[in-house]
Amino acid sequence: MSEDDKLTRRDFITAGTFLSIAGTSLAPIPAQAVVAPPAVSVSHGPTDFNTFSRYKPSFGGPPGNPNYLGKLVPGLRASGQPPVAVIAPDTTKLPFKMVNGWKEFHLTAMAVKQEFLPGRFMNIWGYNGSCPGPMIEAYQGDKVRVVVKNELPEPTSMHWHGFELAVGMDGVPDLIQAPILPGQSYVYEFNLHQTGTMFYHSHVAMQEAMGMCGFFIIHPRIAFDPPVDRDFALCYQNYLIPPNSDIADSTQMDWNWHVINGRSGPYSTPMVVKHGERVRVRLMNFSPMQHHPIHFHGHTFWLTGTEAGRIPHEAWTPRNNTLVGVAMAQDFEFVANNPGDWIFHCHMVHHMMNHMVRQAGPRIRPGYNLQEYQFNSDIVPEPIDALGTKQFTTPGYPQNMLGMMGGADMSPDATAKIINKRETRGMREGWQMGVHGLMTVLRVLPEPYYSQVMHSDAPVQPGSIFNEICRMTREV
Ligand SMILES: [Cu+2]
Repeated sequence: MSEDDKLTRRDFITAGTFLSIAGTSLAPIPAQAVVAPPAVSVSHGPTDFNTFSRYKPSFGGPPGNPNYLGKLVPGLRASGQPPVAVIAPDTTKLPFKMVNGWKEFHLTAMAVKQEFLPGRFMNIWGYNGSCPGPMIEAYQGDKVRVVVKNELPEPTSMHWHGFELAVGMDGVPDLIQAPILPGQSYVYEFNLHQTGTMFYHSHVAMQEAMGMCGFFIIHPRIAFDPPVDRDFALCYQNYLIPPNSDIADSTQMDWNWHVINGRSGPYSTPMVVKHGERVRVRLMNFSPMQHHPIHFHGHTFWLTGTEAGRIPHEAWTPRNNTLVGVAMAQDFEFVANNPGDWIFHCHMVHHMMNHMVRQAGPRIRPGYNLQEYQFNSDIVPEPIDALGTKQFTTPGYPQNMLGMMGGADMSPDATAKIINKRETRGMREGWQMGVHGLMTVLRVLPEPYYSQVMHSDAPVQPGSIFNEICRMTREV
């Protein structure tokens, strides 16, 4: 890479001090205390990868060339090193202890309250207090022991999805083992000879519909070539939670709440990468019955793996949208050569929002609260002639497309919980109004912005980084 091809790095001008809690949560920014970021210039010089640049959208072709659309362009790390750790935003990792050569993990099946949106705690089922449960990360060749305890009110069992293991460890109740009764534990032991994006889940169907799953990543000892600099994991799930309820109903065949790693947009924490890095994203679909076409803007990615592991280079396919079916995983990789805040979303329109109660109740009966007349049959709100009002004379308008916030609480407190995260610093003001349901954001940040967002507590003016990236990438 030539020096011309890099962005000029300049120190950020900062003012005042700032509070940071565990690197993820920040206090609101007083407007008068912040300074706009300095202008950063970019020039696009020659590159080392045929016509592919890791710093701007580029071709690298023709098809068949290893650099075509960045296919085999390496990351910034050298080959021959162990892989980077996986980041599954908004989830935790399961710790282990070594016991006589075994990596021993502990999972407890239990009812959980998962905060889908700020203040919206939903009653679903999961492991160790969350759903999805904590991510297990292990390495090819490990001997793994997982002690599964059942704190549910009914029997359960644990399946290791995609693992080639001895049948007695496969976790199917009755067929191969006695169900784990409430209060009891069961020990699973197996060797890892595979690699890839695997997962664990209850093998009781209706418990699966209550969400019970988690990632089980098996790394190779040495990272696959070309090495990636970032490795993210996102788990997609749907639930049916009726209006005015916070309890998932697994008996229904409709699904109105949608979460990535247990949170709905815009509460899902953005993924932040440095401009020019090679990035892997692992998608896993653990929805009961719905598939997700996952679309990523501004880049072409290469499909490099499935729930069965790594795909050979020759069979990789370029995509910008990939359909992840139920209980499937798909890994893709790309070079983050296009700076900006890019939407990363399921393309099913009803998955891009949460439940649309506004269409049915309060929207056409202003002045009434849905809960009020659902629970008190004496209150019968007068229907209004909604179709007679002026805006409803436009065909299609009654659906009020911008109003499908899905019950998202956009009060100042809830909004603060969404926008005062480190990962959102410098995004366009009001960005959260455009990110719902199965939508999240992948930010590609040149220096000095990456460091300002991820490693500095200096204040950042809302919108300043986004605006500056727009300015420097404008093609005029
Ligand atoms: Cu979807």
